[in-house]
Amino acid sequence: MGTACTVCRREGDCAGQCQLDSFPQPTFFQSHTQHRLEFLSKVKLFQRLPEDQHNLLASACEEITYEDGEVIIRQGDQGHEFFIIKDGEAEVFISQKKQATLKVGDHFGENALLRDEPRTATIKAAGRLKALKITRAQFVELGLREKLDFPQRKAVGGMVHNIEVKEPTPKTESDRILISNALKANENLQSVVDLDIPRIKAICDIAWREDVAKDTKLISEGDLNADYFYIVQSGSFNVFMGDTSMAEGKAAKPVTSIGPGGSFGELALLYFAPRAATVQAADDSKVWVIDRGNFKKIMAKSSDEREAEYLKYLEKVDILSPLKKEEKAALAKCLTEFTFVKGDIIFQQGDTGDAFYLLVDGTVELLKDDKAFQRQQGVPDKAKWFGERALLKNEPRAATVKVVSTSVRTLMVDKQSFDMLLGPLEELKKRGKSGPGSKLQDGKNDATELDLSRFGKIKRKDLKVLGLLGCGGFGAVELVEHQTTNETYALKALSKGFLVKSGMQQSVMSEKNVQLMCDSTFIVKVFETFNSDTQLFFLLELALGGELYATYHKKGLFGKEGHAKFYVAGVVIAFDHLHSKKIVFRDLKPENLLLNEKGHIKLTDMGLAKVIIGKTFTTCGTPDYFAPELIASAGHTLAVDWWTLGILTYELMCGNPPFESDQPMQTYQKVKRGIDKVLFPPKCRGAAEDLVKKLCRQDPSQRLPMKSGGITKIKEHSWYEGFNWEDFEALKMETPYQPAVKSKTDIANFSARDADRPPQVPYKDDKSGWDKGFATSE
Ligand code: ISQ
Repeated sequence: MGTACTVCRREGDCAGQCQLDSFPQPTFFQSHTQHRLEFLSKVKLFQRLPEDQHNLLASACEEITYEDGEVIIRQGDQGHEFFIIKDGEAEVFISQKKQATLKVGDHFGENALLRDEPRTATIKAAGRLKALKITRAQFVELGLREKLDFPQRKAVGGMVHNIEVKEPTPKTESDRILISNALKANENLQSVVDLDIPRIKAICDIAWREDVAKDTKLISEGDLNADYFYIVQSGSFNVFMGDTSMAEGKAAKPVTSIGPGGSFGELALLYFAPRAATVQAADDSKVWVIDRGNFKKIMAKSSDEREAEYLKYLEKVDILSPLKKEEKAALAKCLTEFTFVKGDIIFQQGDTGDAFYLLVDGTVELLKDDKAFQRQQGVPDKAKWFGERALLKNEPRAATVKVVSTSVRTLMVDKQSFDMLLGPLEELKKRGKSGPGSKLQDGKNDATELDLSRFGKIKRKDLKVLGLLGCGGFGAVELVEHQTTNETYALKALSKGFLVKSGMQQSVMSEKNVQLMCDSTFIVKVFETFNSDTQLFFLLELALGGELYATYHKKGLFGKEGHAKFYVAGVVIAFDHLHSKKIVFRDLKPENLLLNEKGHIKLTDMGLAKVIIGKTFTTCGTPDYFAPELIASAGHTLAVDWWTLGILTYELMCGNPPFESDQPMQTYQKVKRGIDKVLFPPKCRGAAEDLVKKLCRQDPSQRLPMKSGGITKIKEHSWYEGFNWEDFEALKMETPYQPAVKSKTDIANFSARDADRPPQVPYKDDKSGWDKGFATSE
């Protein structure tokens, strides 16, 4: 049975005549529209339209009747229309195989209103069917696409809090078998991290047992206390998702049940994020518990073992003899692995020497004026080295080093990292092995000295708030005017209560340091930082053209190659600047790119950025943009940023990131399978596909700019053929999209509402002084 219009009672038949202007009776007209509105309000995409646009949407929908067997959309065709079933049923076929039946209220083709995308299924009417249809052209023409709100994808993992860890419970052999079998059977976990036998054994060692009484909710959907993974020893658990009936006291339907040997909560092992489901004990049960902190230590352990091996190699390098034992150990931690293939030039005679290499595996040839004069072979227990003078001075290389074996594995440290970590080698030489301390002991190795002389000029009391630019859980970003100069800025406020509650004190101090270190045309500049009783503030450069994410959706820019090249180029220069200071950004996505009034791109939000020498271990970022090594939790380097650049390029060209899935674990499984398994649509083939694949290499050291030449490798890539990088960097290139900005106070390109402001989190100063040194001005 179909659904009748609530007023005329005809089964949908009224709608064909109800073009709004031609319907005289106001009550009929209103209720009929109401009927359509009810239908349309169920559609996720339309829930993002402001309420005052819903009538317009309802009126634009056309009613179409399909006869039995008629094809509504065909798999593989480009989609331009959205449908919602008003009466009757439809069948879904993928590659001629029936997959599902759609009923009244079901809808399909949402994405077609936003972008070109081939239909993923064929949908046919099963009997007579009536549907409401709207085309992308109408949707755009009526200005509805422009009015859509595009919620930002949230970053995860930036928060730190104390996790309660219990003493491991003594285990019998059968307990150990149950735990290790459960770990092996957890497909999510197995497919994203490398759980080898030593790691499984280590996890068994740290697990503790807990009794769970029947009806206890071990985890609750949305819960922020999400730090443990559970293995069921006995009893059973029901899993509920998105079900409100439990809260309403009705009997809820579990989506699944988990019995002995089963496990749940694995996402919590990777990073801190709210729980996605509720899990309740169906019987009195026993579980084994594993916490994230210990799990991460176990995953990093192979790194510890590798570092011990690296240390042995370093012991043999004469030039490093002035280093104390702990300095060599610290140096071993920041060595990065690089693999080269036959014919690769590791460095060229005459190049400025800026890195030292250990040759762990393979053979290289040394050439002077193109004539080979020596060969060196490294084997894992007898590593050789070359380029060591680069640690003393940035002198031109005296010889070329060329790979002559099938592949060569090296460990590398560059002079800048060495100096940041231990101080200049010349000074260590003068000091000698037994001399007093070093940079390492001062603990100042990650805080670059900042020149603060340009700060302190703008006072917070002289700023007048003119409007709201954005909101997040942390606080708001407001447009402010400096009363004495009339200059306008963005003032980002962070609630101290929120920061403390989420354990982000250290990360906000690091965000401040990183912001103050940056000085690039392609990064939002910081002008001052302020500290009040309850909030911290960043006074930032204003970019009134809007967020790239919203702009791409509203203006339909996905797939436009000229636009993508321009914005990706801005990120290349921004990353080059950050990496030259050893800052890893870790949260690239179109949401963190802003346009200024002319349409130039600016990278923003240093919330996850960090100075790193060598490797770092915290899994954080936005799941769609996670690099494989970040998921594997075995340490990551600056190379994660180049992976994210590949993802951004794909997203700007295709409209969605390449590994997008409904659940983060599915995304991580796809990431682990790699970019070569991703289907590139026609608009992202050729040079664009090649660049994305060269940025998204599984081996971080193989990503294009990680190789000798750095970002020149991107600049010279065929996708950028004819692109004038000099003009681009000097802002002389015409911007591909000119945002409408009427004045330096025009915030029309931002759609934040006061209702989105987060509630204040109370703050009481604990006198620990965590925020000391935050402010550059008062
Ligand atoms: C600069 N201009 C506009 C909006 C902003 C939001 C966040 C950070 C900086 C900004």
